[in-house]
Amino acid sequence: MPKIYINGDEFEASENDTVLTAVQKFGGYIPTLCYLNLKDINIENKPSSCRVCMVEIEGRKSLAPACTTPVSEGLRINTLSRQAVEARRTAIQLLLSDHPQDCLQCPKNGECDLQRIASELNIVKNPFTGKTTNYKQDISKAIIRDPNKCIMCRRCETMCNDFQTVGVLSAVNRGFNAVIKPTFDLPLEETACTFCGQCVAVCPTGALEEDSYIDYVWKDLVNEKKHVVVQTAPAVRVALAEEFGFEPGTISTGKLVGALKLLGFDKVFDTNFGADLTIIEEATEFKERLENDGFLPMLTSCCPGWIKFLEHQFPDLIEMPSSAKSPQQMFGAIVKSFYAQKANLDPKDITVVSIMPCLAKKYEASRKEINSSPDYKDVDYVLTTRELAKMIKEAGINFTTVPERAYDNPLGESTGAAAIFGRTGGVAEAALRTTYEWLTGKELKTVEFQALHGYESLRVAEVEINGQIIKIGVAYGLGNARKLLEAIRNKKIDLHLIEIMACPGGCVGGGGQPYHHGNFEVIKKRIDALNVIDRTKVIRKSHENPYILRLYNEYLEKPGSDKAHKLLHTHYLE
Ligand code: HC1
Ligand code: SF4
Repeated sequence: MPKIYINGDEFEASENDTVLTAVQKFGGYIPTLCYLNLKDINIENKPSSCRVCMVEIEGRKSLAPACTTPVSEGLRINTLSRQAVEARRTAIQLLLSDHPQDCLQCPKNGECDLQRIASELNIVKNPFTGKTTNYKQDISKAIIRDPNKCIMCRRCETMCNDFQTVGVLSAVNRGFNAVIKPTFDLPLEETACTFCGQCVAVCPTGALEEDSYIDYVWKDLVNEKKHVVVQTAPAVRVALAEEFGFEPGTISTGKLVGALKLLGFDKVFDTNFGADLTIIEEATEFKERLENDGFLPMLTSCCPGWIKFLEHQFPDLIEMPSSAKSPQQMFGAIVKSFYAQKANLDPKDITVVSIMPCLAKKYEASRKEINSSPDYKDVDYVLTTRELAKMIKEAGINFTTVPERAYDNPLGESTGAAAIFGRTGGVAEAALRTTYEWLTGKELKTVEFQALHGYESLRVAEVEINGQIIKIGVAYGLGNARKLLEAIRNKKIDLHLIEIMACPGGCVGGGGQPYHHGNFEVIKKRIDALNVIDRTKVIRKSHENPYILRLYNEYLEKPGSDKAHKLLHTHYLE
């Protein structure tokens, strides 16, 4: 254990500490910009390119970047040296000299690390001026890329290449012309990008942002001819409150509904209802595949980033995913059919808005084959958790004091099984709760499958049903999905059911959630909160949701019926 000195005080560091990790461990602070350490998912980005974490080391002629300098016995570190602080200020001033000066109108205003550090370092003047870059924005249905705001930190590249193994983003050119671009400089929409949004989740500036639909939603909310219905994804209720200063993992379901009602939505429904419906259709398909020697393993299909990844990277395995649409899309299809009929409304006069933790959901809603009618979209606009927070703030609603309200019905009731959709392992667990009872005809007394709980990114679990061992694979992160799919393709693993989610920890770590700022503990707390919601629900199995039963009785006839297939199932590969 090396003894080191930080600003004169003695500490015992670990062998594998860098100056940065040691200083952080002992409560010190060094600003960082390009550095990203998500050790729970084995992601580390330290190209040492921003030069913002410079420190002085006694006995060395030049300053050292803290993020890549290892500790050693007797190392004397000065984080407060004037020379180091001036070097940090110069690094930021140089970055600002080629950065658009539109902070007040930037979507990242108030959340930008460059802006924060510039303020911390008291930068009010910039001696560096001159030529600036002038790139075109790349606007897709989910993501806006503004290369002018890129500071070459390469965090996005690390997430896309190392975590997702999609490899769409890479650094090109040198010096002043250096920038991160998609393959062959194509628009993102023409690449294999999955719109997972993990590049957006870690971008320190406004170079990567969601494509916002806030203005369209405001327009319909004030249009008296429009009946505007909103649905909220499972993971939103355990993250939204962070935008208003609450602790990560705060459950704010009642306030979320209350705020949506104050914003003027005609009905506030729940994607969790759609999740229960997805389980009914997915479990029906799984049971059928199990009993009739159908194609196994069956893959869950609710994560659109994952589905796009499969289409691009594993087209030979396209028969594997369940044909059941995601909860978001099932919900939209039911609103524009069953609900429209019940409320005596023309589906064209209904606007369905989704609040999602995810950017790929924006892309999913735009897929042509996902809609149940050629005349309208089942889901009109998708807003992220962050966009909803912006709307709440813009409207002047005090989230802290907003009265808690309940979801509207008939599409607002959900079970504990639906709540856990938002965390890794949850969709598989929800499906098993139903499949077990359908296959055995017996009551499942212990509803939690502990092997499907936890934070790890790749797991295999076994469950016995009717004397048969059902093997389940769970993965989050498309790099882990790739490992699982390659093992299947090479017949190295034999599984019955697979759940894959693109984002860290599942949807709770989605690209549209409040920024976690590289802290995986935030994601863990959201996972734990979803488990709390599940445990406090009276009904914890999707097939016991009374409103789902009514929907089948009154409208869909039975699980897997022709009508259910027309509305609730889809196909892949556009
Ligand atoms: Fe998800 Fe899903 S769980 S995909 O992560 O199946 O986005 O939260 O809404 O559709 O229910 C996301 C979350 C979400 C769908 C559900
Ligand atoms: Fe890569 Fe995902 Fe970003 Fe697309 S959205 S560029 S796949 S990290």
